[in-house]
Amino acid sequence: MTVTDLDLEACAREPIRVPGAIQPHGALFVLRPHDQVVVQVSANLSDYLKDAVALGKPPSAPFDAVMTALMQWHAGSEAFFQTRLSERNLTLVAHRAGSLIVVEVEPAGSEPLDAVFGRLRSFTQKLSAENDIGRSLSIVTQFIADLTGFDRVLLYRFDGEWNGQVVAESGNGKLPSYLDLRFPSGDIPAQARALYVSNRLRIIPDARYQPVALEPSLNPETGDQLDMSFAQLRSVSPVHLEYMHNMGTGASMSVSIMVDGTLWGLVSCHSVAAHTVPHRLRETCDFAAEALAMRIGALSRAEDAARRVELSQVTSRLLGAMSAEADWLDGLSHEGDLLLEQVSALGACVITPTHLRTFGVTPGGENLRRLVAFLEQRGEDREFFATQSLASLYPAAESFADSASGVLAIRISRLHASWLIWFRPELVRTVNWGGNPHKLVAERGRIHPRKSFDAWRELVRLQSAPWSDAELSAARDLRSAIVGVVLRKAEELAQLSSDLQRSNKELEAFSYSVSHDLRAPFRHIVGFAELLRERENSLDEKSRHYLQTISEAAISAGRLVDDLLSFSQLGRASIVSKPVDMNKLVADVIKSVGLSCRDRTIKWSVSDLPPALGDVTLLRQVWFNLIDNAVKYTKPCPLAEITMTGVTRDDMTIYCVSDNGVGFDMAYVGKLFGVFQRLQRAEDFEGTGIGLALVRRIIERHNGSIEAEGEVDKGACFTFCLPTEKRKGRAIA
Ligand code: JQ2
Repeated sequence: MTVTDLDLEACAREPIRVPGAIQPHGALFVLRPHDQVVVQVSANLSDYLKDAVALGKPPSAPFDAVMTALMQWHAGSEAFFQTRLSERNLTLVAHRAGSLIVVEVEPAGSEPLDAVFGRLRSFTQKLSAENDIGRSLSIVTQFIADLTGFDRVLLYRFDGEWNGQVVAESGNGKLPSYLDLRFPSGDIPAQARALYVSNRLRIIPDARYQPVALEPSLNPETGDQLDMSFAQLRSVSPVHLEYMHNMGTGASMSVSIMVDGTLWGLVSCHSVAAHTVPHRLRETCDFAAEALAMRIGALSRAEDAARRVELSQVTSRLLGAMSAEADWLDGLSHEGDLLLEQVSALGACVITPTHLRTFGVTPGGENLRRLVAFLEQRGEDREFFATQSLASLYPAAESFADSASGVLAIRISRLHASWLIWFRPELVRTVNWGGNPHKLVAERGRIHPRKSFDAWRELVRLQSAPWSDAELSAARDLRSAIVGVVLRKAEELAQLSSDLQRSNKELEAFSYSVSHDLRAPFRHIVGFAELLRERENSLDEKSRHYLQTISEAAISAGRLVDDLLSFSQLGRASIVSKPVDMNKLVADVIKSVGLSCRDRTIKWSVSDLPPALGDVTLLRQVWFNLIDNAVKYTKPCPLAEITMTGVTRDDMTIYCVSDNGVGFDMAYVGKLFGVFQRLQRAEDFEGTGIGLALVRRIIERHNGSIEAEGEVDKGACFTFCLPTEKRKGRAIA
């Protein structure tokens, strides 16, 4: 057999429906229906029918009964006509080809129908009891191997790209096992697959056959080559015969498995030597393949439904984990294995503009960031992306194909470039020819299964196993769940902060009105106590002491109210920031505080203070309270030392007020700035307990911060920072 390389390349274009010849295991003639004249015959027709049928005239008398039945069939709509020519032990099968009738005869074989039906019954029982697709396939290969006597029967399954994989196998060991091997789509080219959709069975009883020509080669009725799409005897492609030869097979038969209208796979049978199967048994094989197809349809729908349920359970477990944590990402991170299980991936990552968490096998961080940039700049669906060959869309991915040839990505934020991405490795890394018994078979010729396997590897390079529909929709579900969780958490936060704002406002309004309304009565008490003292000279010592106490209590209550009032007003008033000369401010405060403690010896030291930016009245209050405190808590010291310093560092000015007074225990530093919190007994040191809370509030309203440091009996130091112009400018930018 000679087939040129050109033929090999033109293989996909080979006109396999019109070979102009048949295989020699039968004979063929073509009838013109209206006068039943034979218009075309295979050159070997007389080997089968002697002179009963000859070119240019109707079949002779012994054919009368057959012709009557044939013409009746032709008037109807059945696709095939079939009968037995008992005296010659031939099977006759007819079908239409355009306006003509093609009639084929071949030896009938001897298998009794009863025996075939018996086998068929036990086969269908076995098949319908089996709920696993893989085992159903083996039931079929075994049944067909037993029924036909082929040396090896394979189940060849197509993938989404029409590459094939041997998924089940039965045989007697005369031919090597091909189980699990993969073949490129070109091994069964597109035109062959298209033909096998409509004509479900073909047989090559002897791959070394000599084709038998049709005479005349063009049909005189149509002037065309005869369309042999449905002919049993059609001569097959010489390239395929070469392949069979190189595979070490002398005979083959294949039956299409059609599931839901598409070619799912083939039952493919081979024998070392020539081997034939009579028409009746071939029909039985076709029936078995059809039963299998129905079973596959039903089982895969059930499997798909079960898988979807299983995946949705994974989704809800992930959702539970995410909701349980304040940060959903933490929740997700605890369930890394589930996350991978969700879509059967080997790696995953959650990547946001600020965070990256990886699970299982993934590309490195830099590559992930670039991948996100690629995902972000795509025009189409911005929320979902799936591919089994990332490198075909994003060439840079070739460098990390070993971890991420397949990518399934969902965008988990509406605002930010945040993605959850799953990864699958390159498929060829997980499938190997090596270790397979076929390796031992010597290579012969240009086309050979070993070369096919290499071709398949080349074809699927940089590809992962495909993502199934169930997995894709599980990923979409998870995306909605995550977006839901994140949104809910954001809403909860917003609700919380608006609740807080409201109660804060209410509190401020309340304390404002309370302190405002209390002010006047306290003033009245003080005023009337004074009046009473001036008026009543006759008051005894004790009564005067009482009056004095009333007056002092009312004054201190009034101060408390004043402090409360300024504290509550602080939340409402807006801050007017202006440059403030801190040296002047501190000098004023020292002067006014000093007036009330002329009896004390205080050593003041004030360094040159940098100017601040803020509200002069409020900042005066800060210095006043801090200095007043220092004076107060140094009272027990024979020589009080109070020091004020200030520096500008980068974009902050930092001020310090320190003293050598009673200090405090650092364990309680957290309480220092709370309202009504005191670290000393109220009786020992006068004051309202609001001073430091007010200081902190003022500083914070200036976007600054304050800290305290102290040690019991060793003094205290208050340090506050205020942002400078530079910092403010940056905050706006
Ligand atoms: O033998 C048959 O039943 C014909 C259908 C057919 C098969 C099925 C058999 N079979 C297998 O069991 C396996 C796994 C071991 C493979 C790879 C395989 C291949 C296979 N090819 C078939 C048919 C064809 N292949 C045809 C149409 C034949 C016809 O019906 O006329 C053509 C034209 C080719 C062509 C090629 N096959 C090749 O391997 C290569 C390289 C070519 C040329 C591109």
